Parts: sequence; structure tokens; C-alpha cells
Amino acid sequence: MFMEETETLSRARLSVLQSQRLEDLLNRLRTLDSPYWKAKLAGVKAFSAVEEIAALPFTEKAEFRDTYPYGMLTAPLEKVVRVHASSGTSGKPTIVAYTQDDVALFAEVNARALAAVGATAADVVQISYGYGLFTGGLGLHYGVERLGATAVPASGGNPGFQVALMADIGATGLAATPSFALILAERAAADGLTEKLKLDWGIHGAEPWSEGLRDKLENAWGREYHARDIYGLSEIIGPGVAIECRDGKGGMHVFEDHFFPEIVNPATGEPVADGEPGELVLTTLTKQAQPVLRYRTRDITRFMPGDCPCGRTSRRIARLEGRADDMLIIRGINVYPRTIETVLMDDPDTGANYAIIVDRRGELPELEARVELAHTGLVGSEDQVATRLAERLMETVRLRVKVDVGPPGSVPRTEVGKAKRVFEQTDDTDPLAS
Ligand code: DLL
Repeated sequence: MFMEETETLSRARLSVLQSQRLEDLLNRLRTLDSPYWKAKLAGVKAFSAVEEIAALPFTEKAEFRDTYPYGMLTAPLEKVVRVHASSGTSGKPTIVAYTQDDVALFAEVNARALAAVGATAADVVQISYGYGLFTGGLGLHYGVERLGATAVPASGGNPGFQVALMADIGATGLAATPSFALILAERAAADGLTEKLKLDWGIHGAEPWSEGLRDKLENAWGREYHARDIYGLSEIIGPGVAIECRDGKGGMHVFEDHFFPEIVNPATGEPVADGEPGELVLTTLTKQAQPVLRYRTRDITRFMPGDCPCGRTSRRIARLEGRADDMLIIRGINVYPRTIETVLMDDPDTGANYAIIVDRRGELPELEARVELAHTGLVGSEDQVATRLAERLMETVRLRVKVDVGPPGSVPRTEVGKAKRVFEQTDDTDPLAS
């Protein structure tokens, strides 16, 4: 563990630490001469235990846009040393700012995340998340350096060059979206580099993925490979909010000494029963430039029960089910794209790339899934695989989904940024062709 004492604190001591940090934060926020913070805290009574956090108001994504660029700052600009931005789906991006201490915190949580996945100072880590306004590249980069490992700032794109570099420099770890990691694995196999690789682990997140996709990714390198899930979001810090450790597959430890998690019913905002799925809400306890109170992430997950074999005492959240805003409503049935992915990826004969098309040409929307065969040896079995998948989708999501199975390489891939999986069809042109 990178910070063993902190990461194994008893729940009681952790709660005291969280309460102290929250109290310090609120005391600081109350002294600010900021219209945003004065309005946010108006009517909030003093309280001293983190368990009473529901007394605080929520923060919504729209507040970042409404206060763009600096309205939420709690430190003067001369203390701000960096900004990142997340690309908004509409209009202005969301700006997030960091002081020197925030940058150190960003490095710390990512170093802790890397250590949890099994990284040490001896690792050479290829960082294939985008560098720039996106938090992925620089966040992991500072984490790798803080751990004392070797950072290779490859950024996104250019898979042929990247796999050759990985082989030459002996990369042992990979930080990339799961979809780009798969592109790299395919490319390494196609370029005959598998034998030369030294890869042992990968830290993958920034987009939804499933257990089935993990299996495919772990088997794609032709060697033992440990793929682990990392969660984060710009508004909170970037990557490094939660990590799936090497020993405890299936849940992600939240760095609770810095980010306080709650899970609420997305419709009512009330807490859900322990272990039930709901929307993750996060409060930053230690950030300086731009702390956030009870941020509605829109991400759907649940708290995992039980202790983790790794010994970390922080609560774990399950792999994300999807985003409240990504949910598709097809003929009255609510379905997350990731649920469809789970069915498509659980099949041993499918490859790891797929697309979901919402066909809106008719009166009622129809769903189509396009997927590839795992390898060319299966060519000829397309119809059989398609029938099997359609049946399974009917059982799982109770929807008739038209399944189209093509040869390996037939579904377009995203080489830079987050994978685009869901496409809308409104006229007769193929939405995947553009
Ligand atoms: O994606 C930060 C990040 C970079 C996380 C690298 C992990 C690795 P944003 O661009 O602000 O930040 O997007 C945040 O991406 O609210 C989720 O909906 C989604 N997301 C992030 N990690 C995961 C994950 C970065 N492990 C949004 N599984 C979040 C599923 C994820 N979705």
C-alpha cells in the first residue's frame, strides 16, 4: 500500500477524520466573499459529524456551467496552478481548478490507485490516456511519478507506434481506456509483438465496461494480464476517486479520506438502503481551489458489502452500471447500454468491440446491436451467434434486439478519447459510417 496507515484506518477513526475535514472545509467556505458560496451555504446550520452530511445541499453539473469559468473558486487565482476541463455535451466545458496542494492530492490518490493495482517503483507505465484538458493523462502521469515508477506519456491514438514502443521500452503497466487497451492488444497481436511484451497489469476506466470485456482484455495480450477498474471525474479531481485493487476484483475502493461517498435515489435524492443501486454523490473533503459539496455524479452504482481481502478499510463501490443520463428508454423499457454490453461480451465467440444503434426511423424506437466474431476461424457462424445473442438479450433486458454479427474488425473503433458505443439512426445512412 502506498499509504498503509491511512488506507487501513479503523472505520471509527476514518469517520473522525472525515468529520474534522468536513468541519474545516465548511468553516473555510463560510468566510469566503463569494456569491456562489454564500448562496450555497445560506440556511445550512452548523453540524460536526460527517454522518449528518445530508444537511448540506446537493451540487449539480449545471452549477459548473452557470458559474463558468471561476465562480466556484475558493482560492484566489494566484494560488491556482492548473486547470482542466471536461468536454460538455452541449455548450461550455466544465472548468476545474487546482492549487499546488490539489495537484499534490491528485498525484497522491493516483499513486495509491496504482499501488493498489500492484504497481511499484520498478514499473514502466505507458500512459495512453489523452494528455491535455482531459484529466486522464496528466492525472495518471503525476501518480506514476509520485509512486516513483517510470511514466511514458504516450497519450491516445497511434496504436502501431504505441505497441512498438511498449515492446521496446519494456512497459509493465498500461493506463488506458478499456476500449483503447483492446485496440492496442489487437495491434500487438497483428504486428507479431506479443512475445516481446512485458505487460503485467492495466488500469482502465473513464468509460463503462463489463466483466465480459475484462475477460476479453485479460486474454487479449497472449500473456497473464491483470486489468483493473479506475473511476473518477473531473468535477471531483479526475482519475483516482476509486480503484479496484489487485486482490479484490469486483469493487472499487473509494479514497474516502478525501472523497466522501453517498448513494441516493436519483429521483428523490434520498439515501438508498445499503447495497441497493443508486446515484453516487461525492463530497471533496480536502480540495482547496474548487471543493464540491454532495456532487450528483449521475453515475449509478452500489456499495459492496463485506471486507476486502487486501486489508484496505475504505468502502467499495461496484462497477458502474451506467449514467442516469445514458439510460435508453425503448418501448417503455429502461435499459443501460452496459447491460447490453454484458450480454454481448459474455459470449465466448464475440470479439471485444461492439456498437448499439437506436433506430428512430419508425414510430417506436428499435434497438440494434452490432458485434464482431472473436476470430476469423468462426466465420460462417454469424447467424448462429446472432440468434443466440438475440435470445439472451430478450431474456435479460426483455427487448427484441436486432443483432448483426460481422467478421473481426467490422465495427469501427475509437482511437482517441472515450469509446463511442451508442449511435442514433434517424435516416437511411448508416450511423457507423461517419
Ligand atoms: O473520465 C476521469 C478518468 C480518467 C477516470 C481516467 C478514469 C480514468 P470525465 O471526463 O470528467 O473524467 O468523465 C467522468 O466518466 O462520471 C463516469 O460517467 C465515466 N467514468 C469514469 N470512470 C469510469 C469507470 C474522467 N471506471 C465520467 N467506469 C464519470 C464507468 C466511468 N464509467
